Amino acid sequence: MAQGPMGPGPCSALSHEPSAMVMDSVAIKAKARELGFDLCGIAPAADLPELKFFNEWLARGYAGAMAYLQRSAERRADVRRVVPSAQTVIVVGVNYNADRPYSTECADPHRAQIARYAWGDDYHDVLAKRLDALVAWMHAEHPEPFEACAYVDTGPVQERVYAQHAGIGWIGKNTCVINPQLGSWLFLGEIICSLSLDIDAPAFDQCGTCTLCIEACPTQAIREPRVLDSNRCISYLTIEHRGDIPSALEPAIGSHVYGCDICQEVCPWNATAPKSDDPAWQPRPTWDGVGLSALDGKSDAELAGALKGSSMRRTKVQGLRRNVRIAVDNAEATAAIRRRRADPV
Ligand code: B12
Ligand code: SF4
Repeated sequence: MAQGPMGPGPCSALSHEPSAMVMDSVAIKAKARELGFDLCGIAPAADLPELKFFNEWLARGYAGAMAYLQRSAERRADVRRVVPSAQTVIVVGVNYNADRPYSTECADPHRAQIARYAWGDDYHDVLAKRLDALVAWMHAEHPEPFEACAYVDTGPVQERVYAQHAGIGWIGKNTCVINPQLGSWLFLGEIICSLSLDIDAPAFDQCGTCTLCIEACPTQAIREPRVLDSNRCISYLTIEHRGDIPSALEPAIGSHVYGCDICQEVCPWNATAPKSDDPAWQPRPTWDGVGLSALDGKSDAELAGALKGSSMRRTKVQGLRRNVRIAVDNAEATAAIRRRRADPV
């Protein structure tokens, strides 16, 4: 998911001189926890081996029409092209797993499926505020000038790669960052920083021989382990894709009206993932267990009201309506097939 740059500007207290004073990494992590981050780790601002897969991925056309990824490819290759003084990347993770069943547990094709990450408030806003508070605290603790730029899916940064190298979690075969204790229902954010801090050990791959996510994807979007073709991904099609969705893929979208979680729901590391009671991520009443016909029956004004302050703004009312119509057709087709099976002539 991606949005425009956050707030008035992501960087603070500019100084291109690397600081000589040492800041306490343990204290930064304790403060991060106090501010509502469940995980915090520190990666080096270095030439990390996984960064190079990005260009290969673009060359295969797997970014679909997300032209901003192509435009920013050079900067995405290394955070030092974003912040030349960078020495470290402080990565944070927040568990957004609200207490509701997975879409794979729902047999009713008439129930609208909305990706878990989008149920509550817009994570860009929530995490940005918390990161700003962390940066402000760091400046207060460390009076010498240093550079710190905070991003939440808003900058030209390959967040998952830095998260893996900060020890937050490994990049699973479904391409999501998985933490062994919290699973993969995690938002990521980072502070690119000119301070020299203690670096964490990278997380190691714990997917093993499992391939459940690859097999479960209804559109076969995971072409090989850790390589996702956006053109086939239900998340991309329902959120990022503009205009008509390719008709060959429509049936596989099922009742997904915004995003998709299937490759994470089938993951064994999410089988007992802890729930978050953070009010920011609890489902808004408009989306909570909503049926497709109820959603279809809402006025533009009602939908626009519910989208305010939510990441679901990205599709606008028009995009959401397009998705709901496909889902309604899919639900009717599924119901007809079930009727035929129950009553064969
Ligand atoms: C573009 C984008 C998308 C696109 C493309 C996703 C993709 N897998 O590439 C679409 C629209 C499909 C999408 C969907 C989703 N997204 Co998104 N998305 C992004 C964004 C903006 C960029 C990701 C990117 O650069 N993709 C390009 C690929 C190449 O990079 P990558 O996914 O990081 O993959 C790395 C590895 O796979 C590895 N790699 C690749 N090939 C190989 C091969 C080998 C052999 C090895 C070892 C490694 C390896 O290197 C890659 C980096 O070069 C990030 C934010 C950011 N700035 O990073 C959020 C982000 C990845 N998205 C996020 C979320 C929450 C989602 C969804 C869950 C939302 C939903 N439920 O609908 C889905 C998940 C679908 C999925 N399985 O990825 C979170 C993920 C958090 C997490 N725990 O991982 C992020 C980090 C946003 C955030 N700040 O929280 N997203
Ligand atoms: S489902 Fe299996 S292969 Fe896929 S990410 Fe989870 S552990 Fe890895």
